[in-house]
Amino acid sequence: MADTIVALATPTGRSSIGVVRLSGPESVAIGSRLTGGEILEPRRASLRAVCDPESGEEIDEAIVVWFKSPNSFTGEDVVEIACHGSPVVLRHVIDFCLRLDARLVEPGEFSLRALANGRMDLAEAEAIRDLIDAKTFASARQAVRQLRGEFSHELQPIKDKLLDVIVVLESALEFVEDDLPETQNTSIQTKLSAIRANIQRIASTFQAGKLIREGLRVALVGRPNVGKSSLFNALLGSDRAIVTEIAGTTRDQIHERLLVNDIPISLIDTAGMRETSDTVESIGVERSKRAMADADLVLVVLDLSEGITREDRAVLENVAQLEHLVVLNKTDKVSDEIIDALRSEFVQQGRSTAQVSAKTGDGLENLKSMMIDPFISENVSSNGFLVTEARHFDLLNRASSEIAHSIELLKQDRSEEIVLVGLHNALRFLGQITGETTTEDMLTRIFSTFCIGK
Ligand SMILES: Nc1nc2c(ncn2[C@@H]2O[C@H](COP(=O)(O)OP(=O)(O)OP(=O)(O)O)[C@@H](O)[C@H]2O)c(=O)[nH]1
Ligand SMILES: [Mg+2]
Repeated sequence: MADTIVALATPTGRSSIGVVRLSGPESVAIGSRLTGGEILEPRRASLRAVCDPESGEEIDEAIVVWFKSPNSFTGEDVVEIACHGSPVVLRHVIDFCLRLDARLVEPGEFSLRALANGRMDLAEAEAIRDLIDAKTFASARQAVRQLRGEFSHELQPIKDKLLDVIVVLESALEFVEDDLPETQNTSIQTKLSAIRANIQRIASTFQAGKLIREGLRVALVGRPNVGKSSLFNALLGSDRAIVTEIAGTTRDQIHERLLVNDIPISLIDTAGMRETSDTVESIGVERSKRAMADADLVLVVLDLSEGITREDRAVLENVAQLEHLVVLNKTDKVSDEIIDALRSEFVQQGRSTAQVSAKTGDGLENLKSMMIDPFISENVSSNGFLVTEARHFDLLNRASSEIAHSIELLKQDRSEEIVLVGLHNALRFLGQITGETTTEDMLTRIFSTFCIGK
């Protein structure tokens, strides 16, 4: 039998209330013992004194609720004790539970039990984690849709159709002496192509899903003194980075988050790139190069008042193969003619440019929308369901390529047995999304990313 687990379900620290949650066969006995001995009534909130089970000393007053199995989050008996949010009291209450033979939970263990007891599937459990971790409303909205089972519903008809094909092939294997008749072979190919197209359609929403959930990494690079840190501060709207007229001010990377149209952006200010013999600075320059390579988008900052220098050209060369945007800074210092001349030079090279003044704030809004524009597809703005997990995306792709392989084998008139291998694999991959065909190891790995007490 499962043991009884206990955790603090609310954050640690002072708060108005703090909830201790028990789940498992002994939770009612433990909850009752802690709160005066009288057995709890299911689904009824009762105000009770919380007492030390040994000395009987009263340590708090709490609202206690018993969610009777199977109608609880985990499917087991769950008892929630809503104490006052004093860290000292809460620690004691958990301690008492441990003395009464409950065990502290592992991360995600409540959800794991819910999964084991059929209260939700794996994609739904992951959605709870994503909802809690969501940093924007858009990503919370996607998580709720997944939690409501939308993903599982989208997948079910696909799995059913795949299973239909598998059944036809399996029975051909059993009963037909010769190869599949030509017409049947073609119709199976058509069915499989439709299934595959459906899987790919769902997988194609991942770029948008990832954007909403994880956002973009944007790195500001350029030679020293062009105004990277000034621009960093201006975009954030706060004086986060040090700005001086001395070249080589920024020595190390600084990361900050900002939201542009509800898309989270991790903005990185870097050390100005130049040849240098200074040890600290040269480490900084190395790091800038790494930040550049890791970024989804690189903003190459130039100083309009100094034109394009040899160092600028070196930076521009470095980013040629990366997604980048040329930012012409310090518009307040030069005439429109100079700006236009430089702009057209870059346009000829096929590079996108934005012009700003970090000092006056001119052009900042335009720059912000230029930052996200290349990444926004129709999927982001449509109301459709989006795949947000890399794990799901990977499994969809694997299923799709297994099916593609099977279609190829059918075209070559290979035996059903061989065709079936890929189709069974595909079904297994799709099953791993919702957790029907997930191994113990995989579950442990997935649930270790959950927070304690969920
Ligand atoms: N007039 C004007 N001055 C600016 C503008 N942006 C930055 N500056 C000035 O340019 C100088 C360098 O700015 P920083 O933001 O420190 O430049 P940086 O690129 O971060 O330099 P390093 O950290 O040394 O690589 C400072 O004196 C800023 O005040 C601008 O738009 N207009
Ligand atoms: Mg700087």
